[in-house]
Amino acid sequence: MIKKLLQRVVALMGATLMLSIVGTAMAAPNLVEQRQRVSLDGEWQIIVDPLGLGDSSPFGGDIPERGYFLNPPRGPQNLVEFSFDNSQTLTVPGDWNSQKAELFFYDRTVWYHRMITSAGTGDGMGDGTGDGRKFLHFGAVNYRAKVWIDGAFVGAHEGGFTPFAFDVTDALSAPGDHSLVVKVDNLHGTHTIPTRWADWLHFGGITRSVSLVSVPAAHIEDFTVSLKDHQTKQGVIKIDVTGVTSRTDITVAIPALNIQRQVQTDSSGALYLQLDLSDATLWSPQNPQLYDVIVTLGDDEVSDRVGFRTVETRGTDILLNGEPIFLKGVAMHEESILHEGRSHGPADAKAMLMLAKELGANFIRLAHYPHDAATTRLADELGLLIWSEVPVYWQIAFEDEAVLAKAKTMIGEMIRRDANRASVVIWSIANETPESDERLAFLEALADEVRRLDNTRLVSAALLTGRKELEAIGYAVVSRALNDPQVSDKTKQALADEIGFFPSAIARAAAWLGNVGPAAAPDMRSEDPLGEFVDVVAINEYFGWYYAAFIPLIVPLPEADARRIIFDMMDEVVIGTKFDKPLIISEFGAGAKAGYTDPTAPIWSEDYQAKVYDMQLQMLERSDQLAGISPWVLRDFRSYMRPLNSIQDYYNRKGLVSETGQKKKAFFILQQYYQNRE
Ligand code: GCB
Repeated sequence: MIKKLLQRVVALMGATLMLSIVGTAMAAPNLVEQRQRVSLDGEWQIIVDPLGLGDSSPFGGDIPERGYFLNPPRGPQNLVEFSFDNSQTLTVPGDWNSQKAELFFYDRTVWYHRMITSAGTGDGMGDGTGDGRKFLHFGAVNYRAKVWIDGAFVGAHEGGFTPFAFDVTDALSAPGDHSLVVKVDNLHGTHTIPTRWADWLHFGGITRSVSLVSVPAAHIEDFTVSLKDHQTKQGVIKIDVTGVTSRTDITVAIPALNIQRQVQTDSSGALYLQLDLSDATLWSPQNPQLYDVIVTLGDDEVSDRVGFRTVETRGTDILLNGEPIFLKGVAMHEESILHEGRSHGPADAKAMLMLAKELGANFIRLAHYPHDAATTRLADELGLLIWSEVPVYWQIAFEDEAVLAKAKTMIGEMIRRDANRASVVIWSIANETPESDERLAFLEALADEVRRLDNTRLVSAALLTGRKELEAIGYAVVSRALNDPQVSDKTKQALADEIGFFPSAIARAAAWLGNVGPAAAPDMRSEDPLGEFVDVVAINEYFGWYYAAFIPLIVPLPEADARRIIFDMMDEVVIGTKFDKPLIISEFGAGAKAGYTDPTAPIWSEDYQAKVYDMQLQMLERSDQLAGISPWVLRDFRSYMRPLNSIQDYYNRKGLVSETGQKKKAFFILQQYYQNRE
């Protein structure tokens, strides 16, 4: 009886919740760092809620505005089983996994709370005057966020690495203190992006800064500047204005270039202005020249520091300002050598980008999700080219329209935030997605979406070593093993028996390879059909690391033999793509524990990793399509996939430096290579 009653109450409350959903992310002002804002960073009170009961009930349905965790206790006769008072705290921005040892493996719900003080209605400009609007802006929350002010639902967001904001003008209209509650749910599943299975740690929490942004009612929502042609130096600025109801002046100024343009508008929407940038010095890694671009609409003024450059492809070249450029890169996760956990802000960005500079890099692959805005801003200043990626990683629910919609939202939010960053030259739509018809349709749609939103940059995706390539490697290794004096007769016999027993796989590979003699190296030209839809084909390959470990799973060849044979074979392998496009080797690498050295180069030693780098760099030079590389990876990074005691301890050890910045031998091999490479 009581249970039934409760169910009814909860169901009714659930219906209220549905009606109360408001707030959209995209109408909010962009370029928030350039605006008047109040930081909400600092210590937030928290409640850890592993069962997710704060806004739901074990009897089903949702608990709405007056949910379990949302309102403070009202009096001594109220039964209360939670309180933010005297609760633990977490620092925002920051993940919870690295802040509290007991939360290292925690991936569910944490409730965050803090107070906001408002001067009340009319406080749009933060000074109690005017009729402006206030937006609550989050740099990123991993993975789902639900937000309430004074117990009233404000909005929700899914996706752990991109910014979002809600209009909270009305919620904060009363002067005084308001309670802000954010439910952060970090549980990933089969229909999230990424899914639960990823080779990095899903650091949960409010991982980037939170602020309250104030704008006048009529304001510049966004502006995007781009150089259309590096020869004529003609550019264009797109300005989105909102809240405009009467004739209003818009001014565009680039003082260093003596540019001052004025137009008038009497309505909201997008305006385009051609810009003659003939006097500008083009942005490049050698000379990362930036200009202040200032846009004014009535009382609202927004400025951004912008570089002007073009990026395009011609055949197998990537051209920056019309000139071929080789991308001397490195991949990195968003973890810095300054501390544990997800990194954020200018200090972390500086530590990592300066390390990349020291390596001699001019290019960074920001894997596997959009990194903090401070990173791409600093890359602009330092002249580093950037690959920015959405976390469409490995197998995701490609067949699901709702998942495609989520991926498009992430792409939209990523592009919007960084549209003015000269450093960003490549938008990557995926990493290592296994081939299927559904995957191809999904990624083709994402490539279209990128081009619809931004046709001034290149589209790429990091491809998985295909089945054909793996079969080819297997075939080449086995055929070499059968003729190798160091392979035992017993093994050769076992291999011969196996081939006799499973002729089809070998025959398939042989047919594909054509008539290649027994000691041939595999032809590693990727045929992944996604190559057609990207501007730059990027391939992840692990010669010298994983491939040797796969072979014994298929044929009876000891891993040590396979490893030695593959190293020999690397002298002949040529990697490419069947498409006439530039090729980036977006990953290669090997694991090494910093400080473990041994001249016999056993696995996990710095020497082994250095040897892989040495052989890889020689091998890759043979590709005539190669336009760049971004070896895996700059710093060791956290991953639940890597538990090996005393070596990994939940770090992926393929870093060129350890988590504290200790350089491994391979760092210097790559540095040397970049010094000598044009
Ligand atoms: C890959 C993935 C990357 C992994 C890496 C590894 O191919 O793209 O996310 O961390 O290999 O270390 O296995």
